[in-house]
Amino acid sequence: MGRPVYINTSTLSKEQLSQYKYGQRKYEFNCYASDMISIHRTLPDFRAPECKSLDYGDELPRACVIVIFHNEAWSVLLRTVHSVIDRSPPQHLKEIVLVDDFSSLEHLKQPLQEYVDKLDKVSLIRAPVRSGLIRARLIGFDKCTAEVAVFLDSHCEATEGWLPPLLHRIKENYTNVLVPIIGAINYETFEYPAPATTLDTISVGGFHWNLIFSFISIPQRERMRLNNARHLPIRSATMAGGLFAISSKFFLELGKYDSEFDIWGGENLELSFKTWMCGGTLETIPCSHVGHVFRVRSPMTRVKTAHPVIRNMKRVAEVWLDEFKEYFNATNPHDKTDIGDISERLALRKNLHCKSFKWYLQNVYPEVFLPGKAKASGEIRSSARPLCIDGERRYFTDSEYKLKFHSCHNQGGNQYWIISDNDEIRLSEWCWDTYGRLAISMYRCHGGKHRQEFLYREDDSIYNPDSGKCVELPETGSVLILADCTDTSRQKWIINRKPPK
Ligand code: UD2
Ligand code: MN
Repeated sequence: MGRPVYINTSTLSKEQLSQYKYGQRKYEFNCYASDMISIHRTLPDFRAPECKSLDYGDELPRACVIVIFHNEAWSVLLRTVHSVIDRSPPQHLKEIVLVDDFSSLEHLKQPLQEYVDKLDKVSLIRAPVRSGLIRARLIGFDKCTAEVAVFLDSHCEATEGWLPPLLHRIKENYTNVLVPIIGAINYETFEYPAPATTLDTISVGGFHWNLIFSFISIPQRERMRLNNARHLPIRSATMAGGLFAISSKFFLELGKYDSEFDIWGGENLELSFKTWMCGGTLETIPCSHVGHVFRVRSPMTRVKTAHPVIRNMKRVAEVWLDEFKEYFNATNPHDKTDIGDISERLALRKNLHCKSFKWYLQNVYPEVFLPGKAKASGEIRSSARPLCIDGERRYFTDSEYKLKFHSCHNQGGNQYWIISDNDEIRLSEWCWDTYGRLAISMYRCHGGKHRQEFLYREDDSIYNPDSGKCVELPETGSVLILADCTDTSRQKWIINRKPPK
């Protein structure tokens, strides 16, 4: 029933402990716990009552579920597959296509082939070289014969009733692209906790100007439109990327993915932008729940270097962002990565008569923060020591960023701050906040000043009127502190007093 498995490592034998550690290292989740749980485990049905009573009829288009993987754990991969088989009405599930993106682990070779051979509707394709997740998905898509393509990561669990609401929405209009509510399966215990089901707690997709996806709460105007209904599709500016349904016809019309995208990243925003800009609609479907194991780190960091990710993002910016690409470029001012030829993607956009990015921002994501009106931007350098303030990215913790000091790298990224016209100090949608009273941390920007108001004054101090204190580099320790304002150089900061171009 999705309950957590706690492993007390002190009770494990030496052999068990080494197995446990191997799993952690290899997958960045607790594979040892996953292996103790049935690959057919049941899950509670967390859908809102309004959802359970909906009837989608029997006349729905059929789905091809595409699951790509690179070196995935056995129990985790098979739980993904069986959750789909066990919880999809058979008449709506045409096929499951597994694409092995050139894995090296033994269990994914012959043993997986033999296992799959015994399953109905499931096929396994091997990418001949390491293709990266985008091209692996394209390989899978080309094998599909169903009207609808549903993509899932290889560490997911479909829950009761997940599929019909997605298919139904495509039946209503083939240009609807749908994402389920993503339940966060705990990477340590494999608990499937109750996902959000109210408009106050459900997250939809936003993005940062570095073209990283972020979850945001449902904007006020969308809540008004939904008028508190808990079962209606929620318009979403972007999708996280791993779990979604799209009609095969629409995916083809949109030029699938940019097949030049390598390894990881960028494809989620490309598809989100073009869905909206080229005549479609992207929605989060609150009646469809699918779990996903979110990890703190990627086990694939060795190939997930900055390089392909930046290159992918730059291609997205060049093709889709129009004049707004300057905001993206400002987050990586010195990057020289060659992005290759994009003429085909530009031609695609032209042929589809897609709308401008300005239209997208005004109509789909008017809440996005526009750095253009900022008072200052760039690095925040200490006058006392050769250090810059750095927002280290963390995943799925209370705050997406942790403030620390780092030597100034002049690469933008996590040292690229914006002081907004509202006197917030921002890294995309996250703001400095004095919630901790003595230390400064980062919380979602709320626009309400108080703890998030910082005046960058003529004397180079950064002053928080709410507490009457100044931001100080501590003599020891690694947190940025608030202290009574004095003349110390540890309270002087150098920031470029100009907005980004
Ligand atoms: C998120 C998405 C992911 C993708 C990515 C951006 C969710 C829940 N996940 O990151 O689907 O959109 O953002 O690109 O929305 N894989 C390969 N070959 C590779 C690398 C990855 O097959 O070279 C597979 C991997 O086994 C997994 C999937 O691609 O099934 C996504 O990778 P991830 O789980 O590391 O990405 P995630 O969830 O952090
Ligand atoms: Mn994933």
